[in-house]
Amino acid sequence: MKIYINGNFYTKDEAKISVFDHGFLYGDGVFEGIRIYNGRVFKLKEHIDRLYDSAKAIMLNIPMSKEELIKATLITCKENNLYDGGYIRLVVSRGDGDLGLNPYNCKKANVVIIAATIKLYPEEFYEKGLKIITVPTRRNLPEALSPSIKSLNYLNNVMAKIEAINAGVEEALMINQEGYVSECTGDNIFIVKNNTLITPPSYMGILVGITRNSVMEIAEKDGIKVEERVLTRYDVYTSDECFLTGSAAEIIPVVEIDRRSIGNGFVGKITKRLIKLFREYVKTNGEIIPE
Ligand code: PXG
Repeated sequence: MKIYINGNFYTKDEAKISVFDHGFLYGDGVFEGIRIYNGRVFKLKEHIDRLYDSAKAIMLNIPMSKEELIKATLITCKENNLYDGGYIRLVVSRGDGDLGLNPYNCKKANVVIIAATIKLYPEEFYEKGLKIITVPTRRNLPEALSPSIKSLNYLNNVMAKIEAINAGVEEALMINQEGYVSECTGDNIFIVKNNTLITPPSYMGILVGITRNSVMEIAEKDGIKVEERVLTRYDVYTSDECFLTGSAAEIIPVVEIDRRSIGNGFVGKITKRLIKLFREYVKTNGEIIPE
């Protein structure tokens, strides 16, 4: 494995960042997780845009242009001979500083690109669907730390994930401070009700997922009615179908939430159709990795 750090490649054993890096000390940094399909980095431009937006929001200067980072990402895939089924982790941390919070004492951000693989949930759940629960931990308050920022500070989601796993399920539904449905720990949520596809709007305190936006586009093109709407847990309990989306998760069906079966308790028809269309869509939507 060859890992990119600040313009150079290192082996897995050699790839190291200082313990004085503020990403390590304070979770001060931003990241992206991106899939590789069919010789392309899926929606790379969209991921790069979101990374730079996250960085801007926390006043982190990424020490290279978007074009340079796109090129570095594609080269990292090539160096690792990853052309299909891979997964890229792009990390930009505040950089090496001292033991105080002050980010202005960090000279330069560290840029890391790892091209590897990921399996978020066991394969069987893609066939038979996930069982999930609502957890007590609320999604970050947007006024405190915007969920739109894909920051290295994922404790909010980690807490929720712990609660789900401790309860014997794979994933957690997080509600926001008002009690409305926001998202899961690393995935957006969709329901289907009366043939309409519905997902919470960004102001519910979510990360606006690139997979989410792709699924909305695919569904609309397929003639499925799509709505962004405020959802309560009641809406999820009484939905006909439910699934989660994310770069790591892709599209994964949900068949039970808080011990209520969704629909008839089996993976829904529209969910299956969207999975099929998504698998086609990813083949042609991304930056081509050089041979
Ligand atoms: N919500 C949150 C909180 C996320 O972290 C998504 C939604 C889906 O967004 P995209 O753009 O990926 O469709 C995410 C992304 C992991 C992992 O290791 C999780 C994500 C991305 C990469 C890796 O669990 N979540």
